[in-house]
Amino acid sequence: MTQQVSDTFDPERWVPVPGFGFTDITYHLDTSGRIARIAFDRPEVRNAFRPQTVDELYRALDDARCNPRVGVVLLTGNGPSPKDGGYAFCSGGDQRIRGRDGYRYAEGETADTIDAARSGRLHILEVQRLIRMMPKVVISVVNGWAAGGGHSLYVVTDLTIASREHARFKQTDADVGSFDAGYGSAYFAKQVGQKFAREAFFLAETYDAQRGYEMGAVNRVVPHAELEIEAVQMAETILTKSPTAIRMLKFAMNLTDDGLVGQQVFAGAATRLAYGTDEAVEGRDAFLQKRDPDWGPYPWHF
Ligand code: S0N
Repeated sequence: MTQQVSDTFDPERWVPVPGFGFTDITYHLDTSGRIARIAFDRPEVRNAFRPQTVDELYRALDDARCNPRVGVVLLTGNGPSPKDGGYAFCSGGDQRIRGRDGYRYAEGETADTIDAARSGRLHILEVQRLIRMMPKVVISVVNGWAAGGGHSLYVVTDLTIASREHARFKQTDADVGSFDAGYGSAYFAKQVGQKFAREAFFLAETYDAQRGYEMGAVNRVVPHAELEIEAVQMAETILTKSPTAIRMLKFAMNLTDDGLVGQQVFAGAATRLAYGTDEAVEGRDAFLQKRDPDWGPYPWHF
């Protein structure tokens, strides 16, 4: 039997993915192998991330991206905290190890001893881009606090389900002198509108799941005990759809906000589709056979 990792986790549904040795996150696939569950596993610090957490998160997300059976990723936080029973999705960067030169790997390390190539690396942004650009649906399952960089993470996911009782949102960036001036703020403003977004950042007040729903940042508010049941049901519905249609739709919806990079991602997916046509095969074969291509069978569609 799979080890219990969270109070909303059903051990009979999930199987740990072997071979990674993660310490800061857990990574499971459901018994069908088609849904991934990736969870912050530092509940004693409200699932704050240190650089190692971010590295692990990136590796798990990338593994799910490359797994052709996986169509949906659930991103959540394990809990509650054994210390005080508090719930968290993610409370952002671990403030205990934040230095002037960026986050360090371990207490005791200094700017002089740390690997210079790693120093100051704000690689949670790489995770944000991976979530945004992976051709699978990422659902944030917000079981508790989503604060600071954890707030930004739920913003970049495709869909959000939040616990009615325990989900709490607070954009603390301006409280702690740290700011996400990319997706976390500007894309959030596109989601909920400028006034709501400025209120969230400039006042840093707490809002709950219902308020997030009213703002358009949360798709569903559900009783805490049903949080992961609802998330799996949503994932199973998505898995009944055409993978190519989902991929193209996600990239299409990203495109205008992601500029030329968004166009590049969408265009790559379009090229991949074109490669599957007889017309493209004719172009390749003509080159390899050293003859002129015969485009005759392929009309100029109107
Ligand atoms: C989440 C909050 C509101 C929960 O409050 P609550 O329930 O009262 O719990 P606490 O008693 O405050 O916390 C319980 C224990 O957990 C520790 N803890 C909580 N959050 C953190 C944290 N982020 N880092 C380290 N420890 C944390 C508490 O200290 C406490 O421990 P004990 O029991 O030992 O006292 C509340 O906890 C809160 O406000 N947390 C801080 C939220 C925050 O400000 N996060 C950082 C914001 N900044 C970022 O996330 C960085 C932004 C970022 O990621 C980024 C953006 C762009 C580019 C790069 C980056 C990057 O850094 O990589």
